[in-house]
Amino acid sequence: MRLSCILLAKPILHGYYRSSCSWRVRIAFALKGIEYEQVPVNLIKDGGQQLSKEYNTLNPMRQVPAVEMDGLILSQSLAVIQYIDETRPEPRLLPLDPKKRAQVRMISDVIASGIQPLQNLHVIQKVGAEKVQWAQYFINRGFEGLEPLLKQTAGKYCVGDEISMADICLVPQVYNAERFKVDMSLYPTIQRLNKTLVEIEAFRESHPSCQPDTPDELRA
Ligand SMILES: N[C@@H](CCC(=O)N[C@@H](CS)C(=O)NCC(=O)O)C(=O)O
Ligand SMILES: *[C@@H]1O[C@H](CO)[C@@H](O)[C@H](O)[C@H]1NC(C)=O
Repeated sequence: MRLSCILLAKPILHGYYRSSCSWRVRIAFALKGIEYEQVPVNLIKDGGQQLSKEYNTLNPMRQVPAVEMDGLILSQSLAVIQYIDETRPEPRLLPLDPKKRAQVRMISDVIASGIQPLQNLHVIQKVGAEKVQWAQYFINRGFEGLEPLLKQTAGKYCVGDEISMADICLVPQVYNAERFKVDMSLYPTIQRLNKTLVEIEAFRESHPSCQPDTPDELRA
């Protein structure tokens, strides 16, 4: 009885409409066709709701996203995505072929470890007045590495012709780059992939412009 309740309950995503890491998880749920509930955590309001005592029990790292599913509380978007993929295998977000799988993880790690953390809200708040230049610098530095990697791995999508975790990481990072006014014309492969991916329904419905907590003036 208890177990079936846990398994039937919808996952709950604690996130923020324009957090790129929350968007990653929203794309994964959408690609898998999994219904979930969203509980907004406003990163700006009240000095940052991610810093509250209550939120701390969900993610002691004080960042979004945090996900409650299958009786688990999980944070770290890539761990969440891989858990979803391992428990709900269709459509696959990590290729079966170990070489392609490694490439998907490589691209994902470039973004999730090598770019996003350096331009995250808390980091740029600490940087102070130079925050925009700081974020631009590290996004450019990352994209300069990512562009040639993608040139080698990409087919229709980041790795070959199957949508994967790498695509889930790429699109929200491009959105961040545009917020910081990075000149995207330097990265034609990234641009081309973004253009193809944003047409896909799972990427559209999970976009920051149409979430429950999106402010009216930013709604599309
Ligand atoms: N590695 C973490 C990163 C999480 C993260 O950086 N979250 C950002 C939003 S994308 C955040 O909560 N920032 C709030 C803050 O820095 O105070 C993940 O992939 O989930
Ligand atoms: C990525 O796609 C979105 C949606 O079409 C678009 O608004 C944005 O300008 C694109 N970014 C780049 C760098 O092409």
